[in-house]
Amino acid sequence: MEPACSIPYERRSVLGMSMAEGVIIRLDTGACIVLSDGRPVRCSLPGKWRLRKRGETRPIAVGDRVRLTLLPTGEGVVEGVEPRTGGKLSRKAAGEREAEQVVAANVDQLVVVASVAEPELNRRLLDRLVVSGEHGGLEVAVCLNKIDLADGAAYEPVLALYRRLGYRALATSAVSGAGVEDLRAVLRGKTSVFAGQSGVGKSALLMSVQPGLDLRVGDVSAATGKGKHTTTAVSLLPLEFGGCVVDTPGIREFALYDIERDELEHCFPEMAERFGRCRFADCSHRQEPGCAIVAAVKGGEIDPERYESYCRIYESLPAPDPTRRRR
Ligand SMILES: Nc1nc2c(ncn2[C@@H]2O[C@H](COP(=O)(O)OP(=O)(O)OP(=O)(O)O)[C@@H](O)[C@H]2O)c(=O)[nH]1
Ligand SMILES: [Zn+2]
Repeated sequence: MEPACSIPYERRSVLGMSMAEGVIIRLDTGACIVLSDGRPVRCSLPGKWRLRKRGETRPIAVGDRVRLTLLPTGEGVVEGVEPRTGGKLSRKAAGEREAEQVVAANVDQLVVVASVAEPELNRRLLDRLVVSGEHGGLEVAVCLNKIDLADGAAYEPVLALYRRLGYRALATSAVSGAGVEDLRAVLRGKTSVFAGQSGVGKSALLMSVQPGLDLRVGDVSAATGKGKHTTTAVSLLPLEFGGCVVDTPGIREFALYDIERDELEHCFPEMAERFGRCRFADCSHRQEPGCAIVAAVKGGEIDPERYESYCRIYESLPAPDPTRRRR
């Protein structure tokens, strides 16, 4: 059949086609599912948006608002993508140093999920994710899950710390239901991304927030019978109390994309508020004399674990390349 995008607009209605708008809720190699008028529509993607090989990047993501042609078969063809307005969550494409992979577009909020036990709380990964959200221009909420497995004394100071830094921080248990109502309040009316190490309970929490939520609602491959279910697929799940959640699969490989070393301090609120107080304007806050940040860590005003996260992330970022022009 002739591809819909090559048929002139005036002929489409004659052929039983109509135009519609929607949001990509699931994206796979050659197809996607678009939520249009509250209905999921399976759409094929014109060649320029298709993924040909693993690790390749492309300019569309879950959360993108698109224009589509509805075909008489009930399926659709994506015709165009609207400019993005909200924040985005990116990661480095596997194996490629510079390639950005947008995990989700038009996102309001990043909910960083960590567990207080099994797996034990990983403060380095927690901060890496918080920094990704800050850098992507997202509101950040921190959710410590599996509190049924630990004593409050173990995680309450961590919650208090993130609250002092200005983040919404909550303690939950998908098993006992503790904190689930607080999580609903955090999610209501927003498009949120859940991120966190594999096994911390992201899927279990989503099921507690909205029992019956079909985490495989938009499995394109299963729906089309083509290809296998890909574990890298991301989906956007509408919540019945208002809002949407982007479900990202295990993100062990999560890397900070496109952040410069000298931008990092601005992603740490406790460091950003001390900006300009060091002796050297280009202080990296590690071993320079007269550093206001190191002094604040020594004085107990900056949490040493947060400072440790800063140093680790700093070292993992490429040193500035003087030949590369800054944007
Ligand atoms: N005790 C306890 N177990 C939990 C809780 N939440 C989740 N689990 C268990 O932890 C395991 C992992 O939960 P998932 O929801 O699959 O974790 P996930 O973060 O979605 O993992 P990925 O899909 O790999 O990213 C499952 O066996 C859950 O039953 C909790 O609050 N308390
Ligand atoms: Zn400094």
